[in-house]
Amino acid sequence: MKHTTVILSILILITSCSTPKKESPQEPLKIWYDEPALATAMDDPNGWKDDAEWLKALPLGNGSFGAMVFGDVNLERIQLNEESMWSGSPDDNDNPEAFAAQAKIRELLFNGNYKEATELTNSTQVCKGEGSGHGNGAEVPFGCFQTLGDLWIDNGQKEPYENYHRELDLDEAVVRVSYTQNGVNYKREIFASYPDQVMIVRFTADKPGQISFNATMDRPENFRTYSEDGQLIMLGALPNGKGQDGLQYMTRLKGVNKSGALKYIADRLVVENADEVTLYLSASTDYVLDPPNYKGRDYISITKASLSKALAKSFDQLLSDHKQEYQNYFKRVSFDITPEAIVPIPTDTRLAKYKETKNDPHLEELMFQFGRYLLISSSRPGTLPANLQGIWANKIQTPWNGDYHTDINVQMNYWMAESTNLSELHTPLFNLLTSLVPSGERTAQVQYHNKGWVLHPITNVWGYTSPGESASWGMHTGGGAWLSTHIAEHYSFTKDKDFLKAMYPVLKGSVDFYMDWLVKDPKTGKMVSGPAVSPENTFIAPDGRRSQISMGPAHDQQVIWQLFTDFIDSSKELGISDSYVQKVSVTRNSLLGPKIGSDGRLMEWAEEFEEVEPGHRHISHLFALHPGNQISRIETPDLAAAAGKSLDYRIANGGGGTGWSAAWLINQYARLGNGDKAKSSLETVLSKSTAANLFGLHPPFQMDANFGTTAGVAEMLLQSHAGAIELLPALPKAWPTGSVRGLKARGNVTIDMNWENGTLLYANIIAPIGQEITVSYGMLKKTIQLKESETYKFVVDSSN
Ligand code: FUC
Repeated sequence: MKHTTVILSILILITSCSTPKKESPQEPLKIWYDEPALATAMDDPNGWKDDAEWLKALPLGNGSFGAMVFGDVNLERIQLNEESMWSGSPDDNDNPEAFAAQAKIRELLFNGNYKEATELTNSTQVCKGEGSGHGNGAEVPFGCFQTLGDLWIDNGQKEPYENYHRELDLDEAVVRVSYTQNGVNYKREIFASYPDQVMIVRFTADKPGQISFNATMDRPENFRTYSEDGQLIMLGALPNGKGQDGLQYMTRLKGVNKSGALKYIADRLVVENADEVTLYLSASTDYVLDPPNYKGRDYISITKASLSKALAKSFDQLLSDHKQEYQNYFKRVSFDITPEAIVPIPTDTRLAKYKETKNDPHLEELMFQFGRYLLISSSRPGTLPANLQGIWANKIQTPWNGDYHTDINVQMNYWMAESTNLSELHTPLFNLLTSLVPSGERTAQVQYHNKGWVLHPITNVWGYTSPGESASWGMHTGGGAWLSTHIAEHYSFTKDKDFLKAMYPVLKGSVDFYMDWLVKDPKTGKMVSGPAVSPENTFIAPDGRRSQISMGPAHDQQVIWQLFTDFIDSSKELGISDSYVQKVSVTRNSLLGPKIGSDGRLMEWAEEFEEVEPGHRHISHLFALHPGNQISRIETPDLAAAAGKSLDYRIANGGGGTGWSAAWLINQYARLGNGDKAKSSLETVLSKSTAANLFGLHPPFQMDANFGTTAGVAEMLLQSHAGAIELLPALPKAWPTGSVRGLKARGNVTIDMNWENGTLLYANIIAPIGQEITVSYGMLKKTIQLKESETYKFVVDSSN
């Protein structure tokens, strides 16, 4: 924002109302098409190949159950997911040989002998066993997140149809399909209910007796479908990677008809000449996020009970309970950046046009809200966190096992949780983190003889914390620190002290590890991490060889700085001021800090190495700018400027090429206060890395781009990481007029804003806790005493 030349005066008014006025979004938030996704197209069995038709299907989810609705007319395909459908099993991949070589590797690195150090790291520090199976772990103990299978509904018709429409209504989390065939108007409504733990599919027609179909369920392997007690059941077991059965699962389907006939014949549900049919589907597995066995859920009774409970309710009741629960999350935020009425064109056409024009504010609004929809649909209190594909995967071998990558990806999934007012949905990440502590402690012990817990760049639902199978990417010990920073982030947004108290041991356990891990650089006396990688990037060592391993890469230094700072601040919040906290503080102050290179860029490694790929997708050395707060344009302007140069350089060299990378750039540029560059990275996401159904693409499909984009847009509109609450810190010229309701700032502060001609008109600010806050807009800064649950109106009056 360029407000420096305008002299503005601020009026702070205290209004009498106790809650901010919420306006509903002006336009219906719908992703819609005038063609079905083709259910007859076969999925490519190669997991790394995207399936074009699947990427046209529409996602539904209730946090643990997911579905992709194709909406095909004669053969409906609803591809099913359940969050814990993981092959594999708990496995110890820690390498007891690692510790003995560490001192030698460090010595070699400090002496500049990168070749030998890299070889020794590769031969001694990687996991034992098969690790992730090089991202193809479906048959090894690491396992893979897989499809639950498919529900097929075949109406046996071949006649032409017209008036076709299918939509995902983001306001209601309902997919609707409608068309006319043989003079009959047909409708389908589908939703995945959290309160009732079932998926509902209702078929209606405007003439009696017109609904006939065969419904079946299958999956590419390991399934049996049969009918029993008036239900269709699909069940099976996934391989545990050790030659035995692992996870057990079950899906139940029941149909209820109005007139006509409905029967179960072997592995089919058959409907004949009904007026209306409703299908109820429940699914579960025997998985429990509880180490070391991760087993014990009574999935058979659970699926049975969910069905009978749902069957006792009317369709209208099920739908209204679903809507109410979903909207409690979704409706908290509205976002509007154009006064223009929406032109009714299908979303795929709209996206194709955007690729040329880079101009469609409605599509940008939709993409922002879609990220919120996807998090609500794939992450609810008590579920597993959203994985690399959220909760949606259509094959047996999902790319990178659909796991939790901890060197950017799973963290990116949750950046938006706090800022876009979905704080409760962050909690699955903390449950996963807590569950990883026992195996992380074992890894810290076995690999490094250290206290505390550690994890490396990948984890799964079976407690995997060992390094990866190749040091070039797998020797990343910073994942634990990075994930642990989410604890303080959640606390600073919610001010929930009980949460902080409960998570403090996890935070401290991570600190314990790095306190043992850091070593003194003999040349500089600074504390450094290593042997370490800068996530997945490669440099050219002084001897001209390529290497990834060094001491004190900026990323590790920054995440450890952030972790220690969070620990010191959290201890203070909890009234803990013992000698250990002092010790951590001393160590933090002796960490090697961010350095600016001779070309003005922020250095990625402790020495000024040339990078092999200057446009590399990871920008891990800018962690301190975002999501961290060690660097900010207010507190450390020189470092912020250097970070800006690094970003520009990455982009000039082809950076931001994958979806998540471009999404991260939105956030980074927003932190630099550069709205136009942030917007340009948003354009990159939408025009290069977005599928027809608005799923993010690496490629292949990867959902972090969706979540990261939503976080980035929020970051453009509101920031609060550097003390003050900054209003419209990175508003692009392309969004001169707009409003946003319900964004969150740290301190549990909720903010609504309206702006016009690129200038803030007013902000309504409210918090459930009375507190002193500093609000800034451009060059203006004002300290405000917020009273408990009372709205403050912050008005910018530019008339004088
Ligand atoms: C990280 C990235 C890759 C990919 C993978 C799932 O390793 O470097 O690009 O996103 O995660």
